[in-house]
Amino acid sequence: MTQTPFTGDTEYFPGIGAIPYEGPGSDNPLAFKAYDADRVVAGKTMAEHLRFAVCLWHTFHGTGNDPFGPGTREYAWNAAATPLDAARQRLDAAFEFFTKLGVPFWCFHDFDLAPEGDSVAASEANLATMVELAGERQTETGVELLWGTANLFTHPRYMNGGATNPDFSVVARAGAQVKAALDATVALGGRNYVFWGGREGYACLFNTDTKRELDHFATFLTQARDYGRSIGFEGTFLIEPKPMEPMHHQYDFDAQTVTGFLRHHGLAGDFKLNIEANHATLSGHTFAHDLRMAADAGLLGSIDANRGNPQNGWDTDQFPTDMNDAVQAMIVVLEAGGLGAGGLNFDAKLRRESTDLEDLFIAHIGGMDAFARGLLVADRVVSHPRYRNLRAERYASFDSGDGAAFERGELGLAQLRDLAAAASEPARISGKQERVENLINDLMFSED
Ligand code: XUL
Ligand code: CO
Repeated sequence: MTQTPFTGDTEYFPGIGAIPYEGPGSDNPLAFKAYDADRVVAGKTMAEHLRFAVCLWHTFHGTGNDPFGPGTREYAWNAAATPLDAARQRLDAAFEFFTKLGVPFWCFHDFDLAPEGDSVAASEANLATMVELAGERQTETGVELLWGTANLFTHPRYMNGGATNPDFSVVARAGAQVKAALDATVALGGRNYVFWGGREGYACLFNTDTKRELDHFATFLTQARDYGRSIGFEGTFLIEPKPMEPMHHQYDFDAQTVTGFLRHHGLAGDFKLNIEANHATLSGHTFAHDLRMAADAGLLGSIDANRGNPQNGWDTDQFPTDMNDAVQAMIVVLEAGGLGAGGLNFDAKLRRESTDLEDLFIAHIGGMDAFARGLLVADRVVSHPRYRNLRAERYASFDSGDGAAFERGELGLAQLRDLAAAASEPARISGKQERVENLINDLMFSED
């Protein structure tokens, strides 16, 4: 999986070449210590397990602005004479970055890739221009599209929502954007198409017809599914749950909420979930919890990798460097049989104080190494007999006899009553939580 770095008319990251794998002993900040793309773990290469993607929005538009101040970084591509020139230069910088970093995939929103025009038709034309160029860059480099999406949250017209807006004319506008973004995703061979409901929710319960909005949302998603299939999209539609921010309440609250919604509306055959770490923690869960809920439902589609800040309550989108998170996530992913057509997209932004050009590389290298280490540890955990047996043994009473009959739905409450009445008080069987937690820690520091 060694790519030849792409350079357009300008080299945007001079002095930085293809990021090598140097292994655990290396002190080079611009080298991988753990991510060795071709290394085989549990029957697949690291590259095949992890399917890393870099996003266009935070990585190439993010200049470090926050609600209290402007950006702190100046990127050469943003200084171009026109928005379309800037888009072209940004795309070249992005493909230089993807190929130097050695990631197989990228992701975009429509208006990260092309500037929004002053009419629907003008926006469609800008997007078509940029899709053509992106197609050329994909062919030249071999980098592929993990997913595309439409930005239905930045423009003021979407202040009350996109697909769930109380004003039909805004819903129609959202439809126009999703149509164009689906066209773009199909043209670029995207594996998935994402819906993140940024403003699909409400700020005030008492001016909102939540039932009507949720019905509109299902109708909108159904129409998007039908249009996508009609133009030959064979990939997976993904919903990215998030409980809040920017809205007070977002409808796609967490993995279990979205699973129920998709099943209720008959969409679970075409849609899966894109689980983002910091969204899971905002909803009061762990990253691993939401991954597990998605996997249990057969709906684990893809991952937006990042982390929050445990000391505050918002979506800080930090690069994922927490080893416990990475190990736990990869345990769930391995137990689920992998990410399929999904991948691990870094929906993460540099800190405002990180102002060197190389910091973009250092951040992504750290995230890739964290998940590579997570994969190695997770493989040791899930293949360890004590780990496998511990959970299986807790449920052994359902493997045969009355427990198995209960699982088959053959025992009614009256029969449960008679069995309980005839039996003595159940013995207390230890949950062995500390034993399994200690085992994971032990395996985190044992040799590969
Ligand atoms: C916002 C977020 C988005 C989605 C795509 O919290 O995660 O970037 O991933 O719209
Ligand atoms: Co995201």
